[in-house]
Amino acid sequence: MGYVDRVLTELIAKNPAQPEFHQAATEVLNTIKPVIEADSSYEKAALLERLVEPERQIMFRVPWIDDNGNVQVNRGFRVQFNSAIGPYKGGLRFHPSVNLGIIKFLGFEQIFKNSLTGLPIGGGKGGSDFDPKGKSDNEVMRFCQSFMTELYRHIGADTDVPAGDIGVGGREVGYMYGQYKRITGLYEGVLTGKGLTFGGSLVRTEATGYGLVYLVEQMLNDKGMSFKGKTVVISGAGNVAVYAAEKATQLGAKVVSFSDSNGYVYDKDGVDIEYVKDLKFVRRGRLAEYTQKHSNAEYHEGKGVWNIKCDIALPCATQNELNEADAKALVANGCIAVGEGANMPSTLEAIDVFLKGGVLFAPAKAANAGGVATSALEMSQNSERLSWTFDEVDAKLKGIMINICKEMTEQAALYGMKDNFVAGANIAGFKKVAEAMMAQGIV
Ligand code: NDP
Ligand code: 2IT
Repeated sequence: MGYVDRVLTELIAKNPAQPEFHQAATEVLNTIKPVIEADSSYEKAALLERLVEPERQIMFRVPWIDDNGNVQVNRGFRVQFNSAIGPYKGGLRFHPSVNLGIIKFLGFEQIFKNSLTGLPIGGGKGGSDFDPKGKSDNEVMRFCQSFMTELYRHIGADTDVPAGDIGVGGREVGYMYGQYKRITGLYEGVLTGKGLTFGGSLVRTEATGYGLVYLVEQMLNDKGMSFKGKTVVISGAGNVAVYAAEKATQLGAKVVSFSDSNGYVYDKDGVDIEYVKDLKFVRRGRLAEYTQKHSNAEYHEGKGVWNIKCDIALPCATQNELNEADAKALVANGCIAVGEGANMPSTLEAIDVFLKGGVLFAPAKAANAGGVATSALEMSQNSERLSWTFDEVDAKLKGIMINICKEMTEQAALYGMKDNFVAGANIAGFKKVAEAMMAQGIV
């Protein structure tokens, strides 16, 4: 058995109940094989064994009291995966499905994504099985305060800088920042995605969705195409989905769908983005309400968003939301490009269908790196105690996404896998981390 296969076999045996982590590691390790096999010093230094083992995994109790006076207990996580190229950086996810395997898959992906941004940030991820849905503001605040009362001792502006992810946005980051400051007395950039009045960066809110569209636009431009005049299907109706829809629309595309965990909206005239912003971010309502105001649109319970005919698909909800059958439906309907806004939204089988079907496929690590890249720009602004203008940050974000597109394209071609951007992105992200780890000795 070769080195890569041996490490993967051991990883699966050692971490039996973590299918998402197996999936993420399998994808990365299989695609970087040509780099690993070309240099035996990696195996000698047990580089892969170290890469797949988090530097530190923290699990903790999060007790809080709900509005009825009942004591609730959730589980908190922070996985500090790799600090070879910078302080741990990555979001916090609050969703009932969160467990150690989910956080490890996300933390593992984050290592390579953060490397691709070209900025000095290592990989980490955290969160809780807390479900913010249906909770009052006060309940969310008490939960966030309790969560930070343990997390604060493990993080810091130069050690580990969390941010948002599913279920964690400006409101939650604000409550957590307040509690961190209260406990430590430090006014420092320990979290990103903060409010604009206390160290947040302009464009961070829009960054993941905008960055996704900047990267896909570049990928299309390289083939003589663009978003202009294209029909776009988007899943999700959260931070990433909404701002991806906004930027795609600005570039002349027509976005015809959004979805949430209950169902999806199909609006053939183009979705009403401002309505959905208010619905999801202000009223915290469900997408099912959309047709109350938009009688020409359709709302469908359950899955099915990938059966809508489109030119470009942008999965922006969650992991494994797009399977082999969905990929086949997209290809059969003439889809030319897919950009992953969510983390690992396509199954390994779905990716295979896209690559074999000649679909331009921008993998998550490259395509959604704009969020964390702008987080790193927020860290820079906090360090120099300055705030840059919207246009300044937006231009930097765009430059970073165009550069990532260039890197994934070049690395794929270099290893004889032209247009396989999954391999290209993984190799580009891996090389920088591997070089840093080799230089830093056995740590
Ligand atoms: P939000 O919480 O803002 O929105 C998540 C959206 O996805 C909601 O519409 C939600 O629906 C839907 N969703 C979540 N879980 C499921 C599920 N199990 N099945 C179906 N739909 C689901 O999160 P974000 O927009 O921030 O994150 C979306 C994706 O993008 C995630 O994969 C995240 O890891 C990734 N990402 C986020 C970044 C960021 O900066 N925020 C950066 C890079 C990647 P419902 O309300 O019904 O739960
Ligand atoms: O998956 C991701 O890259 C994020 N949720 C954003 C992380 C960050 O630190 O901004």
